[in-house]
Amino acid sequence: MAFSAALDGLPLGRWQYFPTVGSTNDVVATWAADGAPDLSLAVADEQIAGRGRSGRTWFTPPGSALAFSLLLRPEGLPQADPARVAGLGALAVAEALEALYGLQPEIKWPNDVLLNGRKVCGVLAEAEWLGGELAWIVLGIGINLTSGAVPPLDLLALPATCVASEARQPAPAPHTLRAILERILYWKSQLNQPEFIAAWEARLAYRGQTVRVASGLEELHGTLAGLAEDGRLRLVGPTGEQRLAAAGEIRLRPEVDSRAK
Ligand code: BT5
Repeated sequence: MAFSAALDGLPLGRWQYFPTVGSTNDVVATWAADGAPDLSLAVADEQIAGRGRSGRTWFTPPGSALAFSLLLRPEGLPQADPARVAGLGALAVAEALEALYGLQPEIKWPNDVLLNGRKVCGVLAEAEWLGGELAWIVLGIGINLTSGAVPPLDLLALPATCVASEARQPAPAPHTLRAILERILYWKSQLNQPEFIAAWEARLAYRGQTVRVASGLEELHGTLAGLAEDGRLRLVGPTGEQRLAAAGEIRLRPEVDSRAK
């Protein structure tokens, strides 16, 4: 099977390919509770209960997308922070799509990857806490490879696209998966380093633009300046004051787009 060859030599724990599954994040969380090793991986062609943040739906129709989840145990992370791990996923996808397909992906902080301003990938990092300690993080990534994966616009908050349309070439799932995993493995040990924050920051969408960031009832407005040292989003307000937004349940929008996610 093509995935076995593509994953050859990577230091994965348990791994399994599913033609159809509910959600790969749920599969890996179940494995984690059963003691699966660090870097266990579930890959699916189709998800029938794919999830975004806050219970939103992530569409993964068959034969057109890549959906996978990777188990990250805190022992293997220098900084066990789910927000940073979401950034790790987005950065790895952005770098892989650039290297493989010559694209210029941008990261819509904290967890989306955009191509030409359209969403091509969503990242969902879910943490499990046991007795106040982080037990594990499941890093879930969904990418639209061909146009069949792109949901109709009326179901979306942001326009979406797929790798093959943007790259004007085929985007094979196994090949794409391997490149992303290699970048995750590269950056994973540097999550607490300024180089990681700088690489994440360099790819931010809407830099220099006026944006609003909504979190619960709170809304921040300002020019998107970059990231703080700890990975929070840095906005500069009208009188030059700095405002920091922490990832969590958050919506980031350029001011021109007033639709809610
Ligand atoms: C995300 O949430 O973008 C995170 C998506 C994570 C999916 C992966 S796939 C593997 C693993 N298993 C899972 O069950 N999940 C993870 P959020 O930022 O909340 O965005 C969700 C929104 O994206 C939806 O409300 C739609 O508007 C939009 N959306 C859904 N499917 C999409 C698609 N295929 N392409 C582009 N946009 C989509």
